Amino acid sequence: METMNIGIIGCGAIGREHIKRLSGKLQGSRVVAVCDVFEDGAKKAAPLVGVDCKVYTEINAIVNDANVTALVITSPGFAHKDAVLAAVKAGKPVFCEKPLCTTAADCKEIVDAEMASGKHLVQVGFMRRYDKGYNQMKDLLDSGEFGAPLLLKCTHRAIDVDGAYTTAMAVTDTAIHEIDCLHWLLNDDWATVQVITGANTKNAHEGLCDPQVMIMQSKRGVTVLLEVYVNCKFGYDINCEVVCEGGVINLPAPSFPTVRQDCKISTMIEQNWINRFIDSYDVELQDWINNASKGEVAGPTAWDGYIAEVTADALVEAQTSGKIEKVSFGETPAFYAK
Ligand code: NAI
Ligand code: ISE
Repeated sequence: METMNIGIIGCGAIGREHIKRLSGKLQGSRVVAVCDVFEDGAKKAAPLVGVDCKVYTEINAIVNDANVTALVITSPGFAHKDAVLAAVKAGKPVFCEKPLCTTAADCKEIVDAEMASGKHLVQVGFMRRYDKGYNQMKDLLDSGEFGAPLLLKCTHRAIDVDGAYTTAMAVTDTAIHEIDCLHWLLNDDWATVQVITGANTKNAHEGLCDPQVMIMQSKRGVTVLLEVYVNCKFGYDINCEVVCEGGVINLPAPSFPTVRQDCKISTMIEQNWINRFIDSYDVELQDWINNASKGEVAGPTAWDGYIAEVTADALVEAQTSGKIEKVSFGETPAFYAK
């Protein structure tokens, strides 16, 4: 397999994590260029590569660098559209962190551009589809041994968020993982969504609704109750329980020792997404490298990014309307049929 020469766009938290795994840990890739609108951010990230690495501040310059054969986009969601469209225009494979874009209309532009190019170029960073625990749950559900799934009870909790995090981002930045992963887990599409807010934590900054309960119902009538609580203070706590006709399946928790001390028995909770999903990011990006180098996309596609964002738009609408909102999108185009 020819080594993929990767250009990274966005050198913040996850950009730096992906640079490290793409320039040492994984097979078949090396990072040859980095780009950030803040030159200092890019300059600080370049040494992580360990060899000569070009530094850019302009998206088109890195995308059109002849030595860059594929792009990884780790800028904030609002900046994804221009970068993905530039990569598609250049005919280069592109891995874009979630969300694909922050509105369904922008995602649709990417879907249309990719279909027009005739090449499978775009993968979206919904890494939970690569998580061992979610895959174990999916195997059990698909085995049929537990009967039909009826109800899911999930939590997406984080220690805290910064002041720029908005009520809508609880959907577009956070719940977007469950929107994608749970419909994949169930082999079902979302039909309706609703959001319930109530008592707010005193730890939320001014204007932020936290926690929120998101209710999603699938076309087959499976109901998801999702708690998004991003200032919970006690840890990064991802849970998923599927209640089926013939039993209950729970997402395995990360394994930590149970310790006894001071008349207490305790165990750890992860602190953040970096460690909680560290293996999933590795498996995800290795799969992307293996397939992109053959001109294929085996993971979440631009269409998956689009339908996730249609659902997110409905949830954001539901946050203000207080009503049950419908989720509707057309049939999966033949281009994306698996
Ligand atoms: P961050 O704020 O730490 O870093 C973003 C970087 O992009 C900053 O260095 C910023 O200067 C740069 N940037 C801003 N606009 C840009 C533009 N137009 N072109 C190039 N660079 C630009 O953000 P973070 O946490 O690293 O998130 C980045 C993306 O990754 C987001 O879409 C986020 O949702 C996603 N993410 C995904 C995770 C996952 O679990 N899959 C975990 C964390 C983030
Ligand atoms: C962050 O951007 C991520 O994608 C994490 O996986 C998620 O848990 C967190 O809520 C987001 O802010």
